[in-house]
Amino acid sequence: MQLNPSRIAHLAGAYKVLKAPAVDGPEAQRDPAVIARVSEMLSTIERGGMDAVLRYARELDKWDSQDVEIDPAAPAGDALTPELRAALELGQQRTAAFAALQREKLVDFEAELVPGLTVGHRYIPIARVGAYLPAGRFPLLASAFMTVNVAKVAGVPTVVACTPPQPDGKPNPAVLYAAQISKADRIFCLGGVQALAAMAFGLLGELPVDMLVGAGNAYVAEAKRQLFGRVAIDLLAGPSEVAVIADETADPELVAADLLGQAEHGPDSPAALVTTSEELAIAVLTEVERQLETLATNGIAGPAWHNHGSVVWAQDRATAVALMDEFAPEHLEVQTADDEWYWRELTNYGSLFLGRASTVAYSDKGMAGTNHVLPTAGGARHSAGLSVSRFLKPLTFQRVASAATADLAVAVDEMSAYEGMAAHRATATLRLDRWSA
Ligand code: HSO
Ligand code: ZN
Repeated sequence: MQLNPSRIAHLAGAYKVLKAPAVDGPEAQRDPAVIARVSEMLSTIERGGMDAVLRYARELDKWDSQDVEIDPAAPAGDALTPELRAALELGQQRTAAFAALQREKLVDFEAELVPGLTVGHRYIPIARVGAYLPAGRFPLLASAFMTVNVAKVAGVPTVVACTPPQPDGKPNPAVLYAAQISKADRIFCLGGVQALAAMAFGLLGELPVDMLVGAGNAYVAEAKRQLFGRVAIDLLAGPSEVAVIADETADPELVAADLLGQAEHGPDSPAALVTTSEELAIAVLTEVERQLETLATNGIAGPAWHNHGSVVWAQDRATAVALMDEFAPEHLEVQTADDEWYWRELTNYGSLFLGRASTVAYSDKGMAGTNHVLPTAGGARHSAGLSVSRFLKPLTFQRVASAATADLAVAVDEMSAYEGMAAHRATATLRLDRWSA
């Protein structure tokens, strides 16, 4: 998430970079060693099947049992406090409710395009989805809400979920509970590349999945990239990002907290502030340093902010919008005197958070209902995040009455003749013979 000077040359003089990232973004870096290792693992598993999967699970995750499936009746919630269970249940309900509202807006239709020709589309869910639920540095408990849960709301008949064993050899109980209440059909304790391969190659007692979703480390992302085509994927998420547009009315303490809120994800997580107030910029820069002093995760958020943080002053709100659309951040907060104006003007973001009472973590944990699987590294210029629509295929159909033959076939005859496609032409001319007398 960096500004490319050549792409914003037209804004020269209208903005000033007050803090630039010290290090180039991780966007372009794909480690050749990771690519090679993942490719080798995928082909070993494709040849060796479940034996190879278990070999990797033992070698990489210290897995020591034959069976990777988790008993669906296992009461994972018992290990959790009632308060955490309640929070998870709320997140599941909110994300399901929002996905259900979005589903309602996806309507099947059919219409008569010309007399005798009826066309339309029907939304059909993907048959089988595999969700990866990471449990690395932070076990992101809401992952299952965003993937498993939303797929089930879309009507996907089979959703399998994989989550890696922790150092104690067991799955994280809260991740497991989140998967259970998200109504995963089957849950496996399996991590990394071997989990994705097992789902994609159909090694878990299910047919191969048609789509893989969910975030993970660099190996998981690379495995999804290499399996793409064979299966659909949600997106290839890079380090989590946050950006804030703020004016002189914003509260520097809240802005600073929200920048650090996502910088905590990893030392390469970018965060950016675009502001029309130089005074606010200075206040936020000071406030970030103050908050870092006592932040328990300052070992991550500090380097993230210092190496990948940006602060840019814009001369007016139109410039702020142009700069932000160029950043195209994963998460974008707006804290200004007229947030609605920004809502109308902004076009590139994964998810938008309007008003100072709003913050990214509300969505991250599922409470806002919106999905947290969002495009990073500028992907918001061309793509939206995961949502119920991604699990549904708008499949088109056409119904033709013989009376519409002349309308359709004459032009097809003409075009096919020009193209030299004799067999295509015959499909039209045969019908002309039959029905256009
Ligand atoms: N910000 C991450 C999701 C997350 N963060 C969950 C914390 N918990 C990607 O949008
Ligand atoms: Zn987050």
